[in-house]
Amino acid sequence: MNKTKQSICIIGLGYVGLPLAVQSALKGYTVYGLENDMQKNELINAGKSPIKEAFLEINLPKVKIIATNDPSVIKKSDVVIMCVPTPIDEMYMPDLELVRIATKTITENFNPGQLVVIESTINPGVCEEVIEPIFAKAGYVVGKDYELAHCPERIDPGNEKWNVTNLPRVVGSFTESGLSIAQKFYETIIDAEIKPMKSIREAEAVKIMENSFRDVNIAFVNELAKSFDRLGIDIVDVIKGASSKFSFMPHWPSCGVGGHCIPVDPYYLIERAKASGFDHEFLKIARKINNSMPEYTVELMQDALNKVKLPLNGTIVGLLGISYKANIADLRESPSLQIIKHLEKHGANVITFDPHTPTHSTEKSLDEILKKSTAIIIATDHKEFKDIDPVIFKEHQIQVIIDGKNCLDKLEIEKNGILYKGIGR
Ligand code: SAJ
Repeated sequence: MNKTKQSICIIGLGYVGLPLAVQSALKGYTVYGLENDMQKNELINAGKSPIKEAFLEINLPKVKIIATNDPSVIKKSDVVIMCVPTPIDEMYMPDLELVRIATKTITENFNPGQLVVIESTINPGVCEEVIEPIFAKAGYVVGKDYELAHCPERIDPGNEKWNVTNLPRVVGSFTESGLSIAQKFYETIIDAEIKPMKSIREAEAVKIMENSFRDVNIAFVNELAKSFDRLGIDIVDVIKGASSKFSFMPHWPSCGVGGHCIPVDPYYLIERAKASGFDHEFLKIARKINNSMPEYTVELMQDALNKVKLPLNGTIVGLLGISYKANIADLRESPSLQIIKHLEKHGANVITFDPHTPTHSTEKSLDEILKKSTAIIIATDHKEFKDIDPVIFKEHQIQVIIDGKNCLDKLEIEKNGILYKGIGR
């Protein structure tokens, strides 16, 4: 990394941009954060993290990040990194609008010789077909006036072992010089391998591949779970058995696949490949299976209530967990939101509690939701729920438990006279 390149502007201070900004500042860079949410900027400028995450809460107070909504900070920066959301819309179509806006903003505040990096997850082709043309239209030539690289973000919210400081990365660029500068830059920030890719397209394909790989493997066990429910086989036991084989990679069935990565990224490849005449049948089937799990969970609840002669319609169902995964506060694409919709469609009276997202909970405590509920669904395997003594459920006269994360002790719950049904067990 050229020693004169000392200032960085990170566009988007969310789950990806903020940890990167903190880590860059810890490594001695001058860091500007370009963020539209002024509330978030005020917190960050006061050294407070808007995101509940250990790495941020510990390190943000130690560094100086200039968080602002003034795009002129781009001009002051030697490196500009786009960490903006790349969501899908309600028709599962990729939405690159924020990438286009960020790119245009960079061209309007251009600093010749800049290294421009996009970390947001994008499909192969976006750098060449969307981003570079915006620079070209503004009269800037890649490899001459600026360098453009893609270093896909790797963040696992709530993971204490792997975080922005030590997760290996891949990087791709349009030019050899761009690749070398980007690789050297990331090597000054991240204490892990920064793997150069053959071209920017391969770099764009890596994140999509790794997350589609996870999605199809989860879909595999979700389909098996549905089959084993009919066959009376405990899938968790089978997965543990199969895991005794060296090449088996365990994945776990659940009430659904949420988050900003896994249920979203495959659609970026599906749609771009379709535009080139290829139909990703396998990826689409996996998405269909995983998207069916919230409704399947509600069907299990309906069947279980029938067994205790209760209709779903009118029954108070307590939903434990709204976050998309354990021990974090993040609702993006959370299966819980779909489960609520399906329960209400069947006339159930739904109440919710999540200790990590109190603002989205109808009930203030675990005790309160258990007191009011006839039946419950565990939708997120938060530690608070896994530690519940089954006797507590009995004391609150819970009649049915659907364990959407297979995280409770089935036998102990059944011993307390409660009808238990997991996903595939
Ligand atoms: N899930 C299952 N079964 C599984 C694993 C996950 O149903 O076996 C569900 C989770 O409950 C959640 C969703 O899938 O709703 C996504 O879970 P996740 O563990 O994949 O967590 P994410 O979405 O935060 O993904 C992150 C990403 N990590 C990085 O970018 C470094 C993703 O690329 C990783 O593959 C993933 O963590 C991981 O492997 O932990």
